[in-house]
Amino acid sequence: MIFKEFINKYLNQYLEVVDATNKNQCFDLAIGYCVEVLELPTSIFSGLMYAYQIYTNPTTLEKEKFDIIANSPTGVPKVGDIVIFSNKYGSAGHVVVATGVGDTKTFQAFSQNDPTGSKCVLKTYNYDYVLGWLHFKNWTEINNSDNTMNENITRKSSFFDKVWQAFKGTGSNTDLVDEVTLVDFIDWLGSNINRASNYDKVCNYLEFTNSKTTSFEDIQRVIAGYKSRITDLTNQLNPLASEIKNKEEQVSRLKTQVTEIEKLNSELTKKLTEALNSLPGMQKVYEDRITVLQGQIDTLAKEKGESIATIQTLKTKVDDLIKNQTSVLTIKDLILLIIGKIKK
Ligand SMILES: [Ca+2]
Repeated sequence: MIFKEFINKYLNQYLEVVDATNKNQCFDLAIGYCVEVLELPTSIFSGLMYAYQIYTNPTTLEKEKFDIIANSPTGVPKVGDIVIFSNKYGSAGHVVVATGVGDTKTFQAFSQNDPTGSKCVLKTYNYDYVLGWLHFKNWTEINNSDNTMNENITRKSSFFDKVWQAFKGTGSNTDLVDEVTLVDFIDWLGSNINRASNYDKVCNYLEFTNSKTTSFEDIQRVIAGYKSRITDLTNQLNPLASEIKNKEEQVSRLKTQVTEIEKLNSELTKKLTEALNSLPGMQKVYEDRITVLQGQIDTLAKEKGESIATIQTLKTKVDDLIKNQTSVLTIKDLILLIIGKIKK
């Protein structure tokens, strides 16, 4: 594969090739690059213990395949060159693969385990502690047409510069970015992506079809419309609320009246029930009284009947006496007798 593909394959990944007791070292990246891009055997740096020894103790095969170029004030590693740092850059030194981006002050390289534990990243270095670099003798034959990688990296770097300067200001130098500021930068980016995402959601919710062309004033207008509508509705609501209050008061009054009527009704029912309950007693009283009166009437009627019979008898006797003129009673005596009977 060409170098560009190698970078794409391992960017932000770990790369482990030799010596599993030391995983994901800068040495692993250098050998992986030699094997996968330069098509060299894994033994290319065989016998070397530390990264700096690639420069200080080159293997036979290494010397056969590479030009070994010393660092110099004017030297800039070309794309695909393997750059070696001394044991002052960490006790083992360091090894990276240059991308060809850079100048006499800094250069960009594909690097693993710097700082310790890091994955494969593109990183900009200065030349402090750089011993020199290996240039693959057959480079032009295998990667002759690969100018696109440089262009690609340059383009990405340019994008990064723009984004970084949006974060730090236009005067800031992206070559000086270190890991600490990069973490801040990633947080800042994350925060902005989050805000942008929320902005998209707001635009979508307010039914703007394109959040990119939606301005703050557009959103302001929509919300102002809603506010105005709320005011209108509130104004309509106030008289209704007042009317409801009046109705409630009316209902309350009616309820009081109903309660009073129910109370009255209840009392009347009670009295009526009492009256009904006492009725049989009253009837008895009247019946008894009627019985007594009837008795008196019967007695009177009987006496009257007897009186009539007596009168009749006396009349007959009077007639007989008148007829026979043998009566010892005077008329006056008879009349007094009759009146006395009737009075009884
Ligand atoms: Ca290893």
